[in-house]
This record gives sequence, structure tokens and C-alpha cells, in this order.
Amino acid sequence: MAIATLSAEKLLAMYTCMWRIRLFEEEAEYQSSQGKVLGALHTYIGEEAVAVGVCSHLQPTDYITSTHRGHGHCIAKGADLKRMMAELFGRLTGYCKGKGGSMHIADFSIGMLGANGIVAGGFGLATGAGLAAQLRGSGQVAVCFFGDGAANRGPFHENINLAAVWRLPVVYVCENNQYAQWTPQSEVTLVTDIANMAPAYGIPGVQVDGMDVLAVYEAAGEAIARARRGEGPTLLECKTYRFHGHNFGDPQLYRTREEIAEWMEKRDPIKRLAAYLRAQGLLSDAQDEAIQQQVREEIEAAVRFAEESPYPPPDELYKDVYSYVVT
Ligand SMILES: Cc1ncc(C[n+]2csc(CCOP(=O)(O)OP(=O)(O)O)c2C)c(N)n1
Ligand SMILES: [Mg+2]
Repeated sequence: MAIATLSAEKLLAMYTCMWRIRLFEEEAEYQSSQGKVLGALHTYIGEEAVAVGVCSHLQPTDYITSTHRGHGHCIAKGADLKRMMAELFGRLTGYCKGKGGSMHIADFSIGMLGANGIVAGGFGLATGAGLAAQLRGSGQVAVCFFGDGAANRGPFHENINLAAVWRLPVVYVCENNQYAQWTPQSEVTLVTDIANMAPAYGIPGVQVDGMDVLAVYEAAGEAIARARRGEGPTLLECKTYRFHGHNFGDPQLYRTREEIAEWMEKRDPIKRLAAYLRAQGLLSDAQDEAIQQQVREEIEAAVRFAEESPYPPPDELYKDVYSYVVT
């Protein structure tokens, strides 16, 4: 565990947030198994340290862009669990009035510019947000979360190059969980350390253990401070692992049970932070249980809110929906 000078209050807030993500995702999977969640569900279980380590530095006025696996980013940036759960349930009170589902949750009021069903779809949004912040001279930063798979798409290269040239206040955070859907990363690129691509664009590339929230926090802090100073973007690669399938229902035939068990048993980011907090005398059994209980209650309230909310009425069908008509 990296050394970081954080207050007990901040550390416990980070710990609580990691549990909030974990338990939200477990509940979402359960609700999906009950047929309550409409549409695909990609959970962030195992990767909590990345979103929490990075977002713990951000203000509501800072921006993030997310991915198809976006719940952790939303929660770490301060999104409302009730509106998130309602969106998964397809209800009118959800973030997209129930019409977007898991992959389209956005909340501009907290700088969350959107989950994204298009792999690598967040790059242009984050780079644009960084450009806007630079033009305004506001000191805001934009963080682009993306996966190892997304690094093989054009937007990764185009946006990082442009942000480097214009010294935009953007931090590109690669969540390298070593798989893109069902494909091991090593089958689709010879450069499995994504941070090593940074020098090609003339920017710093930093690799960190993405299962260690304090290590992520430390590295993200430097990258974000650099961006705020006007020194340009950083490519931060967090080595991580998703504990569950690519999406809910994935039989995971492309990796072994032993590999999954090893990561879950030895590298669980929540267990690691708990062990650190206990060693520091900052977390007792009773406190730990109280934190988890508080989060469970928040999530139960979110499920109740979603269940009690109406589905969108038919006259909502064409509202807030944009499409091209090809004639
Ligand atoms: C442009 C595009 N191509 C393909 C897909 C189908 N798809 C959805 S998620 C995914 C894998 C993405 O892998 P990665 O970027 O590593 O993110 P992870 O799922 O590991 O978090 C693919 C290929 C898509 N949604 N968008
Ligand atoms: Mg991946």
C-alpha cells in the first residue's frame, strides 16, 4: 500500500465509497437476475479503487467521461443512487427518464459527462471539456476513464495527441483489466503496458497498481495537479481486474476460475484498504459493519425508489431522443 498523507475522515470516505460501488453493483446484478434491470449491465466489481482513487481529487466542477462500465465512475463523482437505480429499472425518475439505461447515465450538475456505449466514445468529450476549461481559464480538469480495449481505437491516439499539443488539462485514465469483452489484451496488442504509449505523444505515462486505492490516489493527484498547472495531459494506467463477467450473464469461458479466484482472494481493493485502515487503528469491526450497513440502507432506499417510480408514459417516447433520418 502506497504511503499517502490523508486524513482519517478522507480515508474512511474513500472506503465507504468503494463499498457503495461494490454493493450497488451486487444489487444491480441481483435485480438483473430478477428481470428488473432493462438492458445490458456491466459491473465495476473489483475495479473500485480506480474510480475512487481518481475522483477523490475532483471537485463537482471538474469533468469526467465514462464507459459502458460506468456505475463506479458515477458513484465516485457523487451521482444519486436513486436516480441511477431508477434508470437501470427503466423508470421515469431515472437519469435519462428511463430511456437510456446503464450505459447512458450522465449528471452534468456534478461534471459527470456520461457513460458511453461506444467503446472509446469518451475521449472526444473529455478532450473537448479540457479545451473548454482551458479557454475559460477556469482551472477545471477533465478525466477520461477508458479500458484497455479502447486504447486500440483511433480516438485514443487522436485525442491524446491533440491534448498533448495544446497542453489541455486532461488526465487519461486507462483501466487496464486485461480483457476487452472476451479477448485477452495480449491477443490484440504487443504493448500491454498502455503507459508505455505516452512517450509517443510527448506526455508522461504512469503505471500504477489499480487494486491499491492509495497508489491510484497518489498518482492521480500528481497528474491532476499537473493538468491544473497548465502543463498538459498525463496518461495514467491502472492495472486492474474485473471480478465478474464482461456483462451480467457472461459465462467467462476465456479465463480460468483459478485466475479469477487469485485476484479476488489476494488483491481485492476493498479488503486491501480495510487491512491498511485496521493496521493504522482507523477501522474497528464495529465501524466496518456500520459503514456497510449504512451503504446497504442507501441501496435499499434506491431500489425502493426505483420500484415505486412509474415507467415513462407513451408520450415520452419521442422526447429527448435524437436520431438522423436518412432519406
Ligand atoms: C465502437 C465499439 N466497438 C465494439 C463495442 C462492443 N464492446 C462493448 S464493450 C467492449 C470491450 C471493451 O473493452 P475495454 O475497453 O477493455 O473495457 P472493459 O469492458 O474491459 O471495461 C466491446 C468490444 C462497442 N460497444 N463499441
Ligand atoms: Mg478491458
